[in-house]
Amino acid sequence: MRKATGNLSSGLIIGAAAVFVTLAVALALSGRAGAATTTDTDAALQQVATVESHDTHVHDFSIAGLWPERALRADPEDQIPVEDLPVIEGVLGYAPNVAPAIDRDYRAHVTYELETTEEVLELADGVEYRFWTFGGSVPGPMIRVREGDYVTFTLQNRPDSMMPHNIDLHAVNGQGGGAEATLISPGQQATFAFTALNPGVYIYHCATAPVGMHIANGMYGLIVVEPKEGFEPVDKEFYVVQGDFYTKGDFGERGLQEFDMMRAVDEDAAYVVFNGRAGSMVGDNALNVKVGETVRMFVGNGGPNLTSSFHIIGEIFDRVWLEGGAMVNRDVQTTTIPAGGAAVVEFTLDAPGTYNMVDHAIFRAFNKGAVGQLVATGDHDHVVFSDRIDLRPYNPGATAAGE
Ligand SMILES: [Cu+2]
Repeated sequence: MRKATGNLSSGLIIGAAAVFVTLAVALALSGRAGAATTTDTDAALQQVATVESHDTHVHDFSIAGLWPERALRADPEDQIPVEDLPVIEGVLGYAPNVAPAIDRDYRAHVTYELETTEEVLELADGVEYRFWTFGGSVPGPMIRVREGDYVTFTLQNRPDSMMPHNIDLHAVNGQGGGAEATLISPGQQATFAFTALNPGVYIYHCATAPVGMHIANGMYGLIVVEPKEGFEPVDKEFYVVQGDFYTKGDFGERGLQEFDMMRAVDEDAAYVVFNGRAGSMVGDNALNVKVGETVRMFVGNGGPNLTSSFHIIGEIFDRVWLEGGAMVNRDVQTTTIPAGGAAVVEFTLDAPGTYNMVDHAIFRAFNKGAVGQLVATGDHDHVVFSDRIDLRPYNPGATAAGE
């Protein structure tokens, strides 16, 4: 069985150490002492920073102290043998649709099958590209499990494929994230299993050499590991993954475009797109919401090269789950999503209109395809946003001459 603290990654330990040092410095500077006792993570951190001197408890800067609600996999349900778990067939979600939210409060043995394909699809209007895919789509379909689930994963490589493929799921604690276990030639399938130890939102991708080429051809998607307590319900959820593409022809050059390895090495993307295609969520394909609805967007970045400056023009993210992890930021304009990373953004559109979501490295949006649209319908609150109130000529030179 897993030990209470046996599965902490070095990154988490380093992160905890950084938090410890930061808090220790803050407390030393303020000359105060106290303890965070709240059960809310954000509140705990804020309380430590502004702690009152009347509390004389010793600080608990351990992981359990900072994340007191996390049982660190010592829950009774985590001790149930795998053979006694109910077996559930996993459901996939094809972008921009999510896989269905987890509606159970118990651990399960979830099975997933995913097929790799190589097929010509549209990269932009009139532009075709031979994509390599998971599940016949770019991004690959969303996988969704619950923290603690035992997942049996089968990867299938179509017999008509030319290339071997595999999968590295960033949600996996184990060598290669499953890459070695799932490496398969055309006409083979391979199965491995893992326990979803860490809740969060994770990229998965093909990790077959040359890895960059497999990713650049579209082999990535998201696996969501919902925390045991689940996500708060929202009105709408969407699934968006950014990726950069490297074609011999420049942006918009029509016809079947070939992959350009040197361009990829130089990180000179011809296309930067959401959900595998310029215009995948524009016009008739825009995402539709109502004013006032709560929206959660799982946003990944397959890369292979470029970091996303993810932004919705005219909207502020109420909450961002930084890097798809446990830390929540609030009131965010633009969030960084690294290649091979993800974030969860939550927001409510407060005024009707068409909102462009972009990579705010803005030439990518206007010249390389990194733009999608949300259309919000509903009532205007003119105090929140007035629209144009006045328009008239402005000519300061004429005014000065007339005086
Ligand atoms: Cu591959």
